[in-house]
Amino acid sequence: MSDLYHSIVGLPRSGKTTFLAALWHLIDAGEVNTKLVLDKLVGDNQYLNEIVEAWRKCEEVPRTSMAAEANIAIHVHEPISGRKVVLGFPDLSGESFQSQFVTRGCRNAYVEGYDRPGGIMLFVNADRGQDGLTILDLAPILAGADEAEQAGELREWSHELVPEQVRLVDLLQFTQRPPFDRRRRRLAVAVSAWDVVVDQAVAPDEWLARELPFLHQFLSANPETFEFRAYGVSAQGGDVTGERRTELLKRTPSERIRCVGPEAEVHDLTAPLVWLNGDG
Ligand SMILES: Nc1nc2c(ncn2[C@@H]2O[C@H](COP(=O)(O)OP(=O)(O)O)[C@@H](O)[C@H]2O)c(=O)[nH]1
Ligand SMILES: [Mg+2]
Repeated sequence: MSDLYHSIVGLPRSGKTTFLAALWHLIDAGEVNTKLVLDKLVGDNQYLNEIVEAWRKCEEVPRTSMAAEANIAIHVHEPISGRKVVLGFPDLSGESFQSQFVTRGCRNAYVEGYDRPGGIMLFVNADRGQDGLTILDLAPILAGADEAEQAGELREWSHELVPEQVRLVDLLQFTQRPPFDRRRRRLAVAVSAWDVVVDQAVAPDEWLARELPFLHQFLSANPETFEFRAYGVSAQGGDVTGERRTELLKRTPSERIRCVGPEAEVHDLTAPLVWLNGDG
């Protein structure tokens, strides 16, 4: 049985670093039951300590730079199956994904991660502004603008103008073509900051279909390459920049965490990762 490698990916600000900090605390502290056990942590220890310290104190984790991200990985095993798993964060800052979108190239190490058996965990943030506005949505706004503004110059193309879901579909399409090994993979969409979703009765999969319909449709239409599920993940437990922080600070840290989705126990962030361990 070969070891697995799961690639944990997402655009900048999608919630990866907060997840990493919470996950590390969760499997290290033993405050609640988890389905994965920590073996070792590989990477810049000083940086990892900083993000976990911030997370424990209910502060926002520091922004990741490309230098700090170099080769961070968590090695765990699943006691039930004895399976060894590496959780790799090939682009914690999300910056190389941005450049992949623009330059159409990526690093060898990134490709190699996908050569190994294992799945993908893709982050999207539920705490979002609107993107992908259509001309119909914009018409009432433009009607209020003065004529000079309307006649304004054309803006030069920038990747920031491209809707998030288009960039994510592109990111996934990359993995369907050489030099990537094309095969069926499990993909868990982690909807981070799940605590901001007002209707907590909505299933993460329904949320995805409603908020990111193009991404959802792409995943549904490619069953030969992606077997997907969606999970709602609140790695912080709430907005730590607002009033809730005081209340969150009173809780046992691991009990701030919430995970919603198939076979997920309430505080166990490892549920999507355990599902990725399956053979798919
Ligand atoms: N409300 C809430 N916000 C979160 C949660 N997790 C992350 N965030 C916020 O989402 C933003 C991006 O998170 P970060 O982990 O830095 O994303 P990264 O760029 O993908 O590493 C930050 O402002 C976080 O504080 C959560 O569980 N709840
Ligand atoms: Mg980060």
